[in-house]
Order: sequence, then C-alpha cells, then structure tokens
Amino acid sequence: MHYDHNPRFPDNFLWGASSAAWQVEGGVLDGGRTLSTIDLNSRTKAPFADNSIAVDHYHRFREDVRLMAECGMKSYRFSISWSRIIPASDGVVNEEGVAFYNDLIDELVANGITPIVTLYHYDMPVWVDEELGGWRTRAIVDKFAEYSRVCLERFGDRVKYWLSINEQNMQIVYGHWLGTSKGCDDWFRDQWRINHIMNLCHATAVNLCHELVDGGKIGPVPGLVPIYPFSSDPMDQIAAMNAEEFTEKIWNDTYVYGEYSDFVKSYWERNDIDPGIEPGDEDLMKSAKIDFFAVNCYRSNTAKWAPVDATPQEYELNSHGDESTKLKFPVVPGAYQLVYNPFVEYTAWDWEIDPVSMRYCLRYMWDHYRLPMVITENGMGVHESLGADGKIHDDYRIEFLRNTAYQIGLAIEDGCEVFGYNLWSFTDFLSTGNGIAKRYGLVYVDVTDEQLRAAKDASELALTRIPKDSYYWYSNLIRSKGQDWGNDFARPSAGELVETAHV
Ligand code: BGP
Repeated sequence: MHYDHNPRFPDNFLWGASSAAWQVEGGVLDGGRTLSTIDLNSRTKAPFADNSIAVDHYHRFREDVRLMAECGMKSYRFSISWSRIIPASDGVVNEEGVAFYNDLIDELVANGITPIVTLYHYDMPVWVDEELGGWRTRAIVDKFAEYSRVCLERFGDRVKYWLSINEQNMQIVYGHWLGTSKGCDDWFRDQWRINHIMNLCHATAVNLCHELVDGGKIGPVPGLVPIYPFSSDPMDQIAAMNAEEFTEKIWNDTYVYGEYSDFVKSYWERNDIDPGIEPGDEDLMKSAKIDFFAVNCYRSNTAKWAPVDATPQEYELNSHGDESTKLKFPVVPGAYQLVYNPFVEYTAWDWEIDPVSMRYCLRYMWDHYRLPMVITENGMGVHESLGADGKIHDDYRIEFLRNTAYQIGLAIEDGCEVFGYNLWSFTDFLSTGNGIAKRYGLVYVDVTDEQLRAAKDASELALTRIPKDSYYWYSNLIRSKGQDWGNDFARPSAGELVETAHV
C-alpha cells in the first residue's frame, strides 16, 4: 500500500524504551537480592563485563527516570528480578526488593510514564534452579505463581500492563546460549518438556493477572524475526514456513489457542518426543486468554531449502561484533537453512539492518491473531565511544530507529492495532552476551567492560549518563506525536515517503 500522507499514530501511543533487570540494575547482592543463574552465566562471558554492577540503575534509577521524563517518554518497559522479591526457597518476601520496585514505579508514575512490567526476563533465581530443578520440573509452576502473585498484588494498583515471560521461543531455540539447557542431557527432546512447563507458568500468570489486577492486561513477549524465502523456488517458501514454525509460530499459536498445533504434534510423533503434557494442562492453557502481544523485533532472517543430506549446523552467533567470531547460520536438513540476505546490510554482529521487517512482523501477527500489539524491543547494537567533543553522534541509530518507527506507522495505516513503541534501550547497559561492548542506548553510559570488571563496586565508577544525538531526535519525534522525523529524513527502504515527511 502507498499512502499519500505521513503515518498517523494514536494520541495515547506509548513512546518509550525498554530494559531487563539483570542487564541494567547491577547491585546483584544489594538490598537482600540473591543471585540468578544468568548472573552466573554472565560471569563466563569474558572479555565482557559480568552484570554485578551493570549501569547501576538500582542506585541511579531516579536520575534515569528524570532523563526519560525530559525526553518526553510515555512508557518504560522493565523487568522485575525474581530473586530480589523472593531471595530464597523459604518463600519469604524481601520487603527491600519490593520497596525498590515501588520507588521505581512511583517515580515513573509521578513523571507521567506508564510502567510496562515483565515478570520473567531470563533471570531464574539460583535457588529455583538448584533446589527445584529450574524449568526442568513442574515444581516451578507453583513457585512462579507465588512470585507472580506478589508482583501483581504489590504493584498492580499502578501497573496495568504486564508481560509474562520474555522470549520463551528464544530461550528454547538458543537454549545453550541463554542457559536454558543447563542440566539437560538430551536437549533435542528435553527442550519440549521445558517449553511445556514454561507454557504452564505463562498461563498461570495470565490468569492471576486477570484475577488480581483491576483493569490489568497481560501478554507474552515472543522474540520475532520475520523469515523471508530466499527465492521464488517453491521449496524456499516451504523452508521459510518451516523456519517460522520452529523459531516462533509454534509459540504464538499456543499462546493464542491454548493448545499445540498439528504441525508440532506431528513433529513430536515422528521424533519420539514426549513433551510431558498431563491431564488438565491444556484446560489451563486454554483458560489463559492473552490481551495483547508484546513484540520484540530487531531484524529479519532469510531461509532456503536444505536437502535431507545437507550437513547439519547449529546457529553460532557472532558474539564479538568483529571478524573473530563470524556467525554461522543454522542448517536443519530436510527443513531449512538460514542464509545472508543480499538486499539488506548487516551490523558488526551480523544482524540484518531491516526496518521493513517491523512492518512485515506487525502485519503478520495482526493477520494471524487479531490481537493488539505493543513493541517492547527494537534497536541497533554497535561499538561506540565518546568523540573528541565528548559526545556520541549516532546518525546510524537515528536512521535505523526512524525508519523503523516510520514502518510501525505504516503498519498502523495498514490496519494493525499497535499501542506503543518501546525501543531497546534507554541508557546503554549490558547486552545479553557482550557486556557493554554492544551498545543500544539513547543515552551513553561512560564506562567500558574493562572498567566494570576492575571495579569492586559501583561507587568506584562515575557511570556518567550522556544523551546521544538519538536521544534528542527521539524526544522531538515523541513531542510531535510521531510527525517530526528530522530535517534530514531519508527515504525509508519501503519507498513510501511522501512530501509531507519533512516537518
Ligand atoms: C533480546 C533480549 C534482550 C536483549 C536484546 C538484544 O532478545 O530480550 O535481553 O539483550 O535481545 O540482544 P543482545 O543484547 O544480544 O544484542
């Protein structure tokens, strides 16, 4: 579709930014918190810093919220650290942890910023893993319910948008990278049991939210990477559909329909996989009606047919953002292989720079599920350091974000219901695997992985916040309600810019 006007965003559109507790907070043992498995995982990622200090949002959240308010932000999506709320298996609620999130939420609300809260963003308490077996046993379902209940009861008077589990699909697809496969000896089969237990936790949280939070709405947060077929060869189309099923559609279908699709059931049968479904499970899953989808979408993938006799290859991420760790695309014989897309450019981490994928993703999700959507992650991770003038002139990020925001606007014009854009991220903080070397922020945090590793605690570091050019650009876009795209706005890749784009 071509439109002869700039896209229009709803008046109450939630322009914001996003984070996760374990990546931004630091203070991993402060205020009664105990360690989570991802804290331990992050300690194995040298030369990158672990998350002990992160960017010290735990102590500096008031400064961060002030900067958000000055930017004009309308929402902030963050996660709660389970081990800050319930630090041990005795189940006793840590009032200091509750107080921290109460203060953060109050500060946001006082500044007119809507909180959007994730219950689980990769940070499993060590006690849940060691004493209960983590996601590996059904014992976690009750514990997750107890934890969710505390969050919903204590914060639900002010928090109306809740997110259950961040990127459940990615936690299964990248089980080794994200640590979900810990303790499993047959990941090929075990992943489906773990996934089922996650579905039960998700469903329980959905029902609890509806029961406990007056006006509360809740949704899952799939990590979506739209899949394009490499060519018009019919087998490339089937390969794209296969890749889509195995990386995201299986999860989205289950959230919406509360039952597993025929596609995945047939796959389990052929591969002798028992996902551990017990009587009553599908009733629980069916009863949990989600209100919206939270969408994490950064990029696209391209799929090609992989013959049955192709050599299998596991996904290997480019984890350093340089030539030393070139990415290896997965090859799944008889299903699909992912390949480079000649039509898009790539970041130093080999992520596709493809703003149009956001419009595709929103259209796809709307056509399949007809549920409102809020974007909870999207952004560009790059190596950055302060210039001679002490600033960051990140025109590359501005170009990426505005082309993406424009595509969101086009998707809204196309008829999709989208109520917010929470980009990743507000300040720089630790990337999932790359410390602070991979920066996404609108606000630079003046620290390196080396300094973070050398410091004993946050008080030794200045961790100065310096707004980048993208911060001011975003502020203008928000204040103009999505009309001021900047004077040097270039034609977006979908080619649908019209004269009035220059405000
Ligand atoms: C998403 C995760 C985030 C975040 C982001 C960027 O999948 O939900 O936690 O890390 O990806 O990824 P990375 O930090 O690896 O660049």
